[in-house]
Amino acid sequence: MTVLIEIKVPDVGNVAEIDVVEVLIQAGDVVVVEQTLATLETDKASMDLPSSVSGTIQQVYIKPGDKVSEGSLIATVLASTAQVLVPEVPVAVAQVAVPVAVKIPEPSIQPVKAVAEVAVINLDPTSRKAHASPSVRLFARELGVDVAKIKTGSGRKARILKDDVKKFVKKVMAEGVVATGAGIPSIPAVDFTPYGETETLKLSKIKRLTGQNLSRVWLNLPMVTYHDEADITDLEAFRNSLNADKAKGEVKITGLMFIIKALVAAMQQFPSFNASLSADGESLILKKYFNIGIAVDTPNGLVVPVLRNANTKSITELALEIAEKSEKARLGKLLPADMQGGCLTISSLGGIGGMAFTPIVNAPEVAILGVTRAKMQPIWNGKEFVPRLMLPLDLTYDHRVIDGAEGAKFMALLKQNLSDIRRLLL
Ligand code: CAO
Repeated sequence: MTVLIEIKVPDVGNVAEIDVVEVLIQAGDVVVVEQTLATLETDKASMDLPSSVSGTIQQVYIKPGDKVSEGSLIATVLASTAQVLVPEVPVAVAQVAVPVAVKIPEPSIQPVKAVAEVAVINLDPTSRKAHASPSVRLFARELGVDVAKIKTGSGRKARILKDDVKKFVKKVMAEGVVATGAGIPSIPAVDFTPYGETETLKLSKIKRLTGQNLSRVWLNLPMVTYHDEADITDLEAFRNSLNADKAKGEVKITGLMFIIKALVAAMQQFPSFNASLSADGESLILKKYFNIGIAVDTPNGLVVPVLRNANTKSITELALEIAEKSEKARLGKLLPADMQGGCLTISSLGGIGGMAFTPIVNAPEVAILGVTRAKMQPIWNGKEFVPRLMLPLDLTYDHRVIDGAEGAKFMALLKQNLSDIRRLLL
């Protein structure tokens, strides 16, 4: 047998006008005991109105913006008599299809104290200032959303409603951003107009995707960058002699091709540099191929084409491939396959300048080699200072996979390989 139960505004302590802020039910909804039906607000407190029965909402009598007072009808709930757990309530006895109205004790409501309880759990103190009811805060918390991150709500006086929380989640999912990662407070929005004229430019898709990936890596990998210099005086002389033999229009050999060769030779000696951590972080996946990614600067942002099987290619073949792939990159013609399967990346700023920088690992790779501009320097050879061309190298590695000593040994070998490229024949 079913009964129709009226749910009314209980005594909230002599308050004449209570605002209906949010209504969370509509006719036909199935509700359970303690489920929030609506959020009410007086000028002192915000409170959730829970259902005292389980059943199906038959009619809702309030809407956001209404003013109610003690005894105002909120909704009627069609419940089975078995679900009305209040013995003193007179329950209709007739076998009726048409429900019978039954009076039951009014539900108790939790005053604003609940807001404080929510705030205590939240790590971000700014969330205490968010204008949202306890039920919305609870809903947000269940979804892992910090309500403080929702700038304004669509409710009255910019109150944050359930729909605003849902929209926020959708936005974050669509962007794939690590926006609330690790409970890190976000950088507050700033209005720059008081300081001068501004112009807003939309970021390119490459920039947005790169930004997301870099943020993800930055948050997930404990990275160390190790700096050193390689003496490339002899290498440079050899490179110049190679280029001098080239006909006009032929692709020039830069130091980068030798760096690739020297790097691959070092990776062959140190397999942990040619590896990735398994997704569960329990094992190391060692790669038996040597694909090197090259960071290329393009008008739309940074892209990383991959030179496959670099260990099998000659300096000239690498020069041709880099020329072709960097040209494709700058024209935006690289295919996804051109940028996949890398083992270790080189980011060379040598053509531009610099003394050192700290490149970010292109995960799931475990290391990246940064290169800046070679410079003639006076180097002490034990007897005298001699002019040597020194190439700055910056090796960033994932410290979960590579420890400091291994990183330093890898760099030492890389330097040797570059200083005396005959070693690459061994
Ligand atoms: N020291 C001194 N000179 C260097 C040098 C170095 N480390 N590296 C390059 N050069 C010289 C080259 O020899 C060349 O000189 P010439 O014009 O006299 O021949 C000139 O600088 C330009 O070189 P390049 O940059 O065109 O060629 P490359 O093979 O060194 O690099 C590429 C190719 C595609 C990596 C580069 O063009 C590029 O895009 N670099 C930017 C990468 C980037 O943005 N990294 C940052 C990523 S953020 O982590």
